[in-house]
Amino acid sequence: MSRRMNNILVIGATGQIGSELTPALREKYGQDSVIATYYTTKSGGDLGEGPLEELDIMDKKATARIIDQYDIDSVFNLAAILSAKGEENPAEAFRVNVIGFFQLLQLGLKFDLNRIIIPSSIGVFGPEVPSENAPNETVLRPTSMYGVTKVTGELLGNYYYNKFGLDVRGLRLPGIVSSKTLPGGGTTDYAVEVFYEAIRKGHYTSFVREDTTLPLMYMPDCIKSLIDLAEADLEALDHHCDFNVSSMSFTAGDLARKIEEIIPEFTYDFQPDERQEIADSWPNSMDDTPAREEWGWEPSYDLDAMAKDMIEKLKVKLGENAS
Ligand code: NAD
Ligand code: AKB
Repeated sequence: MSRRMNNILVIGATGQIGSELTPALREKYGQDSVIATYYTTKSGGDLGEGPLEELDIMDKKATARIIDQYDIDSVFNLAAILSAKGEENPAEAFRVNVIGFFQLLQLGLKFDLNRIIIPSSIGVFGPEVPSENAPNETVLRPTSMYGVTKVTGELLGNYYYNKFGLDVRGLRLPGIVSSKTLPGGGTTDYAVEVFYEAIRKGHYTSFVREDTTLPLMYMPDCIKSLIDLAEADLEALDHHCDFNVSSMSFTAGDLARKIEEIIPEFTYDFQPDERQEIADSWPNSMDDTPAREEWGWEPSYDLDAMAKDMIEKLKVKLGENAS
């Protein structure tokens, strides 16, 4: 049986995913049971009422103090340097994504935590993997530093589960599309930027080619996947830190044309930059059979539903600039 999640720490709570996961957890578990932490910037949207602390995941003593002070038993670790920023500063990506996580695993043992949840990414895959329906079990030879750190994170998490019984869980998220907080420097950022620019300026120049196909997912499904995996019965899990989770796949051109259907005056073009190489090293789609079988994963949104909802929400958010 899984041990209960009572007092939950969210590290990196003001990022793209944390800014929506934190309020969802607070709604479900109670506002004072979810302790949000931010790093350098407090902004990132409304996290809901509840404790908020500043935390650098590299500061092991400070992390231990917060775990102790709030009697934390479960941690969602969202602190990370994403793929594009990781290529600009590989040492920082290694520090935060690998050393920061490793220290957290050590604290997990020290404080006998019930659960640590950490997202992995499609970034774990490299060019040798089958592009369509990349299997859950396959060769993992990523060509980006981000991918190297994410594979390492999966291996470390699985090692701590197998060796010490620490309940660490993680899933390979596709690129996440959302309207609340802008993404923090990844390769799939084009799939968010295109919506903002369509509404703000009526034009978007994509930094990936028109035929670039990647696995993507709308934020409500992302939040559902993280909470469902965290709450799954431990005995039902054969995998722990490396579940593929799929939702939808489409080209950058398909996405632009879908937005054009809703905003007919929208125009777009494509000028690939260095992020194209990372996008080309990732598969078009993933097979997520283990997630479906072991904890009942099922996404709700397709491209039509996501595009409609994104545009409605961003028109409200961006106010008078929206057409
Ligand atoms: P993000 O860049 O929006 O947020 C990451 C957060 O980490 C930021 O709030 C940043 O302040 C924080 N951070 C950076 N250095 C830190 C440090 N030293 N100490 C504490 N916090 C620090 O990223 P996100 O999109 O919210 O990603 C969250 C997790 O999900 C990451 O593990 C990422 O790899 C994974 N993921 C994201 C996506 C996506 O498309 N958003 C896709 C796949 C996987
Ligand atoms: C990135 O592009 O780096 C992230 C991811 C897919 O992990 N959005």
